[in-house]
Amino acid sequence: MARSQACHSDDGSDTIPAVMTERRLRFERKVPGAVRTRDGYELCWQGTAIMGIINVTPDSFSDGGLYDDPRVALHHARELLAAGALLLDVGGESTRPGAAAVTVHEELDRVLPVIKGLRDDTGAVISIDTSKPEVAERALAAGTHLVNDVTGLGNPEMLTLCARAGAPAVIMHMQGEPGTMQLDPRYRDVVAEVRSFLTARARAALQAGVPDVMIDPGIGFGKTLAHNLALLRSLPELVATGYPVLVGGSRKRLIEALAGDSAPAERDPGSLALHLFAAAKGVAMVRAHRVGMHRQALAVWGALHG
Ligand code: HH2
Repeated sequence: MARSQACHSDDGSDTIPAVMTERRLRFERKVPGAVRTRDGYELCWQGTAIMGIINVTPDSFSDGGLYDDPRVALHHARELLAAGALLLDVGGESTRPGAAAVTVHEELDRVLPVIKGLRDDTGAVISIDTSKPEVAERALAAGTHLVNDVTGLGNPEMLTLCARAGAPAVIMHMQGEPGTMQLDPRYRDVVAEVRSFLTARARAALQAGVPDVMIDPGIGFGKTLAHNLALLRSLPELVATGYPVLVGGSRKRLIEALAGDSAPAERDPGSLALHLFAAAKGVAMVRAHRVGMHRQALAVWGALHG
């Protein structure tokens, strides 16, 4: 199972099982748990790590209103860290289909107290889940280490500021925008289109000086059930690009579509099944609401495969 650990040298083998694969994410500034290298810091883990979700929002699709008080969000964050999250993804704007946009000011009011609290008393690796450059910039200045952008760094300012801050980015694919993305998503070849979008954006980010990237097919973001399934089944094609892959299937609507009626908070067994499937395909990280449950399942699954 994934834990931050000292980086080992790569032995060049391409036959290592997914659970044993060494992962590294490069930062240009100091990050809790990262090791110093010649030109920065590397956060290292083995297999599939867990990004814990902290939604400081009143309207997130599965836990809106539960953690919109910063003190409650911080308490929840500590629990996720103790449960085994490698990093915490703090978001102040819901991206669920049809979600209302929030202003920069509102988003900052939500996320900054949580980021500052995490920075001051937990030593967590912190990710900001935003597509607004103004929010990313202030979050980075307040101690965030990584930017998770569901628009795949669509705004060029995001590139510049990640590069300037020496912070890696998660580049996610979304067709359309949250307000309308689920109305009629269409692709000629969803797997090829998502892969070429992600690799082009990843290359552009690295060329612009962003120290490292992870790529994410964006489950549920402008995709039908058939699109989501095609992307999940072809995860090895994304893994083969060489960029670390992140998958976020936690509590998403495809679980209801596959397994029957369920409120989002009742979809954790389906989330776990989806994420174990993704781990077996070689993804480096899963984004999850229930971290302890994922840590336990990945540890048992990893031991059986290792
Ligand atoms: N999914 C959500 C938000 N951010 N980021 C990445 N990289 N990948 C994802 O799949 C992803 C994401 C949506 O989930 P959640 O944060 O729980 O809900 P909401 O957007 O309603 O706050």
